[in-house]
Amino acid sequence: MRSLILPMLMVAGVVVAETKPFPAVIPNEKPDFPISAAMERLYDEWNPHEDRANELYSNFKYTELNFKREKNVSRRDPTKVIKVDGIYHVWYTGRRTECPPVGLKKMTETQPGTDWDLADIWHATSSNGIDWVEDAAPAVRRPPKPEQGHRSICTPGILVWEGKYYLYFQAYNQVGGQEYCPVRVAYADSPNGPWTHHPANVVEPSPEGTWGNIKINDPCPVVHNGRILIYYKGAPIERGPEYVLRMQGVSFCDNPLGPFEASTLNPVINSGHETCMFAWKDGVAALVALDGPEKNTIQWSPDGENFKVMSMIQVPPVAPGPYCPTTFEGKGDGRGFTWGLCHINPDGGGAANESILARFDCDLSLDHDVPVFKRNNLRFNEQTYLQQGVRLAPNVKAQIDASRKRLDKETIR
Ligand code: AAL
Repeated sequence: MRSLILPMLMVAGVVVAETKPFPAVIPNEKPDFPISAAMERLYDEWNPHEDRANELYSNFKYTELNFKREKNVSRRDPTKVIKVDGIYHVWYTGRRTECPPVGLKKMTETQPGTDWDLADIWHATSSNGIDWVEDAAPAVRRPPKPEQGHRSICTPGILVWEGKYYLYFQAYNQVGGQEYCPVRVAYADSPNGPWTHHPANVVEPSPEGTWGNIKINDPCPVVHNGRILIYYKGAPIERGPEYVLRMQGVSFCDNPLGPFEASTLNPVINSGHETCMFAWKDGVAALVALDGPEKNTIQWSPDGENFKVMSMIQVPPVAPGPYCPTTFEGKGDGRGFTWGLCHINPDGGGAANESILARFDCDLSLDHDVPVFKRNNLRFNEQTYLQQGVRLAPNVKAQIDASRKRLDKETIR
């Protein structure tokens, strides 16, 4: 079709589109002369001015925070940051145990299996978003046995709805990849609590045989079109290359205490690990990191269910909790964010040691322009390439050495 509107030339009796070299000044509109598939994509999928003109593209710069580093004390998976009466608030998974995680096979009543085992939900406040003061005790404690969540409550997500505060969290009776994990909620009239446990599950795993049939993780509430949307990561109990490993879905409700109704389109995000959804213009955006074919992208959806990749990002925050007030306004005018908290596993792993909270700054805001965050070409020093997890491990080197005989062929001369 397109060639019909191209300027035509008659060459040796054949009509061909007129070719032109691509100009130095970037045309704002897609050129009407033949361009390569990559340049078609630049106009159709991206932006002729690349990432610098993409409001949903950003780099992330990190800052250490002043939370006290203590042995066997872990802080991870922060909620979004909210600001109430001039004070910033955040909640997160807090673990204070007698020893580091000992693994799922060796865990006991008092020795954690993973970093998020035997955890409660902690709260910290700040007047500037940089210096944080942690409460002396957890904001929400594990409920007593046999209530769901008595072993560990973790990975909270905050919702502000009609003047009240709701903390959604993972509720484990036993931690482990194939253990049942619904989402529960506690509510309060003030961000300083006191918090009351709602006595029922609010988001349940999906039915047997479907993609999220054993655990619902990382609940992430967003208000959209006057409704509450809870996004989450789901996984099936079945494991193996033929099964879904983890994807992200959404459930809807008009009442923060549920019952939430799962989208019939779930999963709505095919990639990612921890969730990070936020109001953007009249739709919902998602920062998708770590896993899946669309890892390390920012996506957007007009309806909260049908997402499109908007940018590809580098070194995204892990488990980000942005300060993004318009996410709870539900006015169809999401403005994005410029900072938030995330977690870092100092050992580079995910579950074996205590995690720390850190701050990230970025430019994913419609109200702010800091060109450094729109840059490409991030480069890293030698320690980055040669650190554990990135440098070639001895066992992989052994595998490579073993196949060398078969693969090492003479270059054709
Ligand atoms: C996190 C989250 C969920 C997982 C574990 C604790 O970062 O994805 O919360 O269950 O790791």
